[in-house]
Amino acid sequence: MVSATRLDALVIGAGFSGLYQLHCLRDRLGLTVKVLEAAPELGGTWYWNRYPGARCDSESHSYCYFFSRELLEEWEWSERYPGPPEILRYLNHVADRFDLRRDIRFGTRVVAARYDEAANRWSVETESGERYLATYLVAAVGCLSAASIPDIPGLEDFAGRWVHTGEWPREGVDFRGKRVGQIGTGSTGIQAAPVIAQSAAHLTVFQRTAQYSVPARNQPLSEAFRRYVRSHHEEIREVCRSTPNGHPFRIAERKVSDVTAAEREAIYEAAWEKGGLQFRATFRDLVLDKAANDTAAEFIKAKIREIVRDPETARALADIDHPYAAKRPPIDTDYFETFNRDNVALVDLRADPVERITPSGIRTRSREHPLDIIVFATGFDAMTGPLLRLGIRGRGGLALAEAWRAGPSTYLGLQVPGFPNLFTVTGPGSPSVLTNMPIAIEQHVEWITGCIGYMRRNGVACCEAEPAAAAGWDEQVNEAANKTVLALARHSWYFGANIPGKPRVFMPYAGGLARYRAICDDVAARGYAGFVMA
Ligand code: NA7
Repeated sequence: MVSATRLDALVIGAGFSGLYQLHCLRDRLGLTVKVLEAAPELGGTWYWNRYPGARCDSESHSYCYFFSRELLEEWEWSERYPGPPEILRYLNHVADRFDLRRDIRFGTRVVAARYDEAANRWSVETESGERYLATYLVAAVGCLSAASIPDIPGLEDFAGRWVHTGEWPREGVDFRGKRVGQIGTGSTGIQAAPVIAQSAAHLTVFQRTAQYSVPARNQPLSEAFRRYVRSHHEEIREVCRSTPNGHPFRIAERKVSDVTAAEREAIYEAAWEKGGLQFRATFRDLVLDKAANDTAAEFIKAKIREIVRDPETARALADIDHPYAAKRPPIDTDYFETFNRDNVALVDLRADPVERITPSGIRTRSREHPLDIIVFATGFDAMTGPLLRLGIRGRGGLALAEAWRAGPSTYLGLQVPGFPNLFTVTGPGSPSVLTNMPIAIEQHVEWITGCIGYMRRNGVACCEAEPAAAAGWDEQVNEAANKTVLALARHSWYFGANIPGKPRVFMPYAGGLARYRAICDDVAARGYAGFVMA
């Protein structure tokens, strides 16, 4: 038997969540902590998602930690939306600055985590057979880290190369002179296609569901804007913390019906020109009221028809079957314009579905599409996938997969009944993917740190969500979704619909980050109401 490493806390994942969680537990609470990370370097989602065109769609001045004034003062972003290299530089800077690396083990994949009831601790095993024993286990594995490759018959016979955007090779992929097929037109596909098209001989985009997209209008940050950021960290942080999505802009107070049609079009036009997710913030009822939403949807569809020259391609791109922002709303750089290039074609899979992959390409019902490279921009087994892959077993050996057979059930997205002292950062049931992630992450990490600190001060050995509290919270998650148009797109990955057999449960909390923070703070203030503190 290999001897086990004993710790107070074990954190899984070295992205935004894991790095900050390590800092909080080790340097603020004085615990012995290690982070296990499957990748050879830190960065989490940004380590894996290095596909062409990859870029954050939160604005850089808000896509960062706010917990340290010094850190805010010494770091400066270069562009409106940072790409993976700059975000990785930032995270490496954070790791160096807080001396985090010495407690991170890279290239270490967790394959099992079992709760030992008698000892009240977690026993964690890695792929290479190492064992760790820890009182607290924090899953900081991200929401979009389990890549999903659809089960299309024939992939194993494909003679060319295939890659998934979420597991992009570090050395990159050379598209020059190649015929490329890209499956998927979510945020990732919409970012990747324009860049792939620039170097590939030919790009065929296979679209199952057409998507809205608004220009990102990425650009280098001006000196004036950098100055503004330098002198307004507090205000920027407060705006992020007080808005539903954690972004550095407020949602307009007006409703669509408060303005005339001409005023509304002018507002949309200005937001289109400004670019980015602020488009969604133009009216407060856009995600709450279908009729209001229709006006934004129509505006974007008209833009698509105006941009794309080929009428049939324009029709397929604008044939969108869900309300605007009901699926994760992408922002882009020349996505629709890309379909005006001679070397780019769109295949509408609704009209012409994929039959199989052949050795030389993809065969749809109408014809064969010869390809050298297939890019799967097909997304992730979101939110639950990364947690279920850890092989977690709680009380009585209950597997998390079993506990969640009918869909994820959590208390506040932070804990699962039957899994004591296991905390999930941005877990299902928390605002997570509906927000600017670092803001949600800081809130979760700080709450978890507060909870563990409370346990230690009060001699509490074991913290576990009550089943009734979790059931009540699941209901609130459902109710929050049902108040928005997000509930109308039942084929979105928010519902798990992209993974065959996955239960259709709306996973993130759509009630807004500010409200959620207040609920979490209130639970803590009431002595962690809804948690059994034994
Ligand atoms: P998404 O948003 O899940 O998009 C995946 C895309 O792949 C989407 O267009 C899917 O169509 C398509 N897809 C998935 N499976 C298939 C099959 N079998 N055949 C054809 N097309 C398929 O993932 P992204 O990586 O773009 O974005 C994830 C998040 O990363 C994003 O929200 C940002 O937060 C960052 P569908 O819509 O399911 O019909």
